[in-house]
Amino acid sequence: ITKHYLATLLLVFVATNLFSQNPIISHIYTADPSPIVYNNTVYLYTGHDTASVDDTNYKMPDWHVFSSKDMVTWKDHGALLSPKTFSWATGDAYAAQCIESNGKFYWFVSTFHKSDSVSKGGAAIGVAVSDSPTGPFKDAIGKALIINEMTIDKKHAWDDIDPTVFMDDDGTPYMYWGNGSCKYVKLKKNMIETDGPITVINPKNFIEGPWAYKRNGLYYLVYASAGTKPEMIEYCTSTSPTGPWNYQGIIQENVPNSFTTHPGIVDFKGKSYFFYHNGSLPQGGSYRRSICVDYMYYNPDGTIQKIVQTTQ
Ligand code: FUB
Repeated sequence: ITKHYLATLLLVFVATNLFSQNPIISHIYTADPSPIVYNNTVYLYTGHDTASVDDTNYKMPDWHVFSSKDMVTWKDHGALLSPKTFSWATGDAYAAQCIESNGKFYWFVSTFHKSDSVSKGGAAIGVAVSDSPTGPFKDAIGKALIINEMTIDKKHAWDDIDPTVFMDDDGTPYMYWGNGSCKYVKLKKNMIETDGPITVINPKNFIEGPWAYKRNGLYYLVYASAGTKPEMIEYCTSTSPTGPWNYQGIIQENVPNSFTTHPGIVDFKGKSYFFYHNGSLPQGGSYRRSICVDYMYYNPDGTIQKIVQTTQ
């Protein structure tokens, strides 16, 4: 009886500690979380850090998909997309976001363009499509959706990273992205073409990693800030998807052991969740990051309370 009791205790301990603590993914290093809710399930799209402990840059070969029905146990569906899927792309799999539209799943990714007759290289945004949240995904347009303006203004080769897309109530999709400055463009309802000009906006302290969404009639632009020192998460709100954006403050301070952090926000079964990454796994760091999740809370006026980072 004692043996059985101890074995049960051990099982409960292992289950609790394997599945219910931050980081929520611990068998590989993951970054740049992008959650959606579909069919009572949270699907989590992530980057994948494979740099060695001594590396001083990213090594991000592919994007993974995870799912959970209870926010406690997470199933790894594997590396379902990589820059190799895009014939025009080369290099790392930077931040991405997948959203559903009319029963199809559009995975907007930031990666890098080959130097060819179309582009001189630099960051670029592509879009993959699938009939299922877990693939198979293929290049939706056979070319980049956004090509780096380095070809035009010879500036910043990697400012076109980190796409976030949200669908307004009238079915119009908007995409925001950027590093250094934030840009947005309206997309056509087919999700794979831009509709009108690209506009540059400057939310206070914006660096990268925007996450755009609408809640109770208010538009939110949440993003990584700072840049010359470890990133924090700050945000603006607006009554329109095109701004003006009113700065609301910091919602997440620095994270342990990682220069970057990256927001991903979702409501599921009546609770709001804030996904981010840090470097807290053993041998983790800025290029070996891990995705975490904590509750987030709104005030009655729609402002967001500071995120309390937990290890639970
Ligand atoms: O993961 C690579 C880059 O680091 C992302 O694109 C940024 O948002 C930052 O997290």
